Amino acid sequence: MASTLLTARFATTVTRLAQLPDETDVAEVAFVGRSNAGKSSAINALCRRRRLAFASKTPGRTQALNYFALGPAAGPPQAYLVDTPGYGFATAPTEIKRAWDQLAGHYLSQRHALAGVVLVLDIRRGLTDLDRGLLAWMRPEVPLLVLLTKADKFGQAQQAAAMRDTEADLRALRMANPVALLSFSATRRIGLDEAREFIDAWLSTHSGTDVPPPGGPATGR
Ligand SMILES: Nc1nc2c(ncn2[C@@H]2O[C@H](COP(=O)(O)OP(=O)(O)OP(=O)(O)O)[C@@H](O)[C@H]2O)c(=O)[nH]1
Ligand SMILES: [Mg+2]
Repeated sequence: MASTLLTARFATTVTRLAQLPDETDVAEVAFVGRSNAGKSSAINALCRRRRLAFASKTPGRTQALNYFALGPAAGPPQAYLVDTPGYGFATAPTEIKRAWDQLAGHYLSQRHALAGVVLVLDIRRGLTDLDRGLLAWMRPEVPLLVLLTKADKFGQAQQAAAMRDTEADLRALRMANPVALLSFSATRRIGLDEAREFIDAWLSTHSGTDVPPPGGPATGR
């Protein structure tokens, strides 16, 4: 069956928490990672679209969550992909960094619709302290897929070494979340089918049952 990712189209841009779509049982998959890691390029490659998510020439400019709808174009969205602002750009003023924490951190830790998180890492850089900080926002039941992207920059042996190092770094975090790791390249189309399979599986098994009833008090976490 064709991946639901191939139906992606732009839905909306969210710059403030108040603008987040109401929590429904429509599942969301968020792409997170350092500025310039390759998040938008990964989304474009996975959706087989050239300029769906804008790959940026100016790192750190986009301080917004960009929503892309999935599912038959005629009907209501069946799910969303969410491109998030990159973190870690050196030149960002403190207020921008704080705004990022507020928006993306709150989104990651609070959003019940999250069916999974894709962490995009530049394979040449691996897991950094900023990524560790990001992962700390995640609720333990949300599955994580780590893409070591720009694998085209490395030969096979270097790719394998980076995979081993990152796997060890992830294991050291002792996260309760299900974690998967893939070697990936948007430009050379490495790991695309495998990544689509993970995301499709998340979307097909996600249930919105932990969504608090509208107007009612939130229970549990
Ligand atoms: N060689 C190679 N370059 C890539 C790959 N993916 C992305 N790039 C390049 O890396 C740069 C950043 O890519 P983006 O997709 O804009 O990165 P981003 O994470 O969305 O960046 P921000 O939105 O600024 O956080 C661009 O110049 C891309 O062309 C890849 O798989 N291989
Ligand atoms: Mg981007």
